[in-house]
Amino acid sequence: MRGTDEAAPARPLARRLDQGGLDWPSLRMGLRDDALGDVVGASLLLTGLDAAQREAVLALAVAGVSRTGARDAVLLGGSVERLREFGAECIERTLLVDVGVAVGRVLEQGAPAPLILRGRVLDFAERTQVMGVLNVTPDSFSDGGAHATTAQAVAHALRLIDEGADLLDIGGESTRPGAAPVGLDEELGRVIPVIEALRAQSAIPISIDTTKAEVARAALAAGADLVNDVSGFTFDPAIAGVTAAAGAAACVQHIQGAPQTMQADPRYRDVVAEVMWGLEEALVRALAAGLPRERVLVDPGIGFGKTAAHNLMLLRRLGDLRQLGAPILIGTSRKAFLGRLAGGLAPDQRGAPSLGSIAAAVMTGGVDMVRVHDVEASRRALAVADAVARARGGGSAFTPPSSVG
Ligand code: PMM
Repeated sequence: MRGTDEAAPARPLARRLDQGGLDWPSLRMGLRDDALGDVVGASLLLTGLDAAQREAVLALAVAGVSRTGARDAVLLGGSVERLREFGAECIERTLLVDVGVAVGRVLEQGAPAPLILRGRVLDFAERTQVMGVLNVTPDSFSDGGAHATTAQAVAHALRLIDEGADLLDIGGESTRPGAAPVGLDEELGRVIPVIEALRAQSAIPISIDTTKAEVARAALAAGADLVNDVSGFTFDPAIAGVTAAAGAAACVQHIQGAPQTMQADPRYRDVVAEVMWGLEEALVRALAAGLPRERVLVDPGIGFGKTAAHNLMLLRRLGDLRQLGAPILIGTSRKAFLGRLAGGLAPDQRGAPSLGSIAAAVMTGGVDMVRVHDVEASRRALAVADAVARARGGGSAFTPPSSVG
């Protein structure tokens, strides 16, 4: 069973939602492969409980749910159905309301509701969706300058569509560490002609990768469907309202600091809890601006104010982000830490490590969409990773073959 050994190390308490808010327990869900047969079972690790909450959780007996306490954590085990009952029981108790809400959110999140963009259904239950990257920049770290003219960019976009991209992410400002900011006119001049030309030739959903409300506004008018803001609606507060008013979808990403300085010395007490908290705050901003939760994706922001160790821990524990109740996007493609892990590879050699990263991420059960440069190879890798992650049955009706010879 997954999770038992991970109950031991105590993690710091999650931060408070606001001055009067409740501590938000961190939950962890893993599919069990033990004697439950075809019934989907789960282990939930609750951490960050205070002593009273911990005692109350341990005292709450619901048939079919096991409870094991270790320091500030409690490990729950059982079928999804029984754990759902456990969550409902928690909600009945004042002390455990937030625990119950979080349990419910995690359990409902086998896969988030499909996202419908431009008539296309991005069905996360079926398979991991693929966002193809199209950087119209002279200086992005892996493909900067490769698609600098509108014609080159559109040709590349059509290639990514042929390879099986579910949507395309078009960006005109590099966010690589240390990148210089780009002025509004320059950014508009890079992306808008590409969106217009592509929209004239294809119905593929288009995402605009920007932190500026004015770029988002123009891109949505030119035919974009989703705003991908690596600052999680913090650099330009008007961008959430612009996105909501257009009826578009959004991806809010976590970042610590700003691209110019974010890799100088990133620090966290608990990277997963803090990123999760930042994303919850971004969701609150999105909801306040009028975006429905099911139209907002969250992204932990791999490499955005994070060391390699931070990136790896976030990838390993992507399943924790399920409790946010939003589809989860990750962007690991060709990033520096993958090149270092694989022995010091340049960006154009990081294809295989990138595939390794998305396959590993899929196995955490906490990813719905990947942002990648290499669409065809990623689709092929995901065909296998998705099949393994979604495998069901075959575990309860084994009959040993009759003895041979
Ligand atoms: N990474 C980059 C740019 N935009 N957007 C999201 N949502 N997530 C990411 O991880 C992300 C992003 C930087 O990579 P690039 O320079 O190859 O585009």
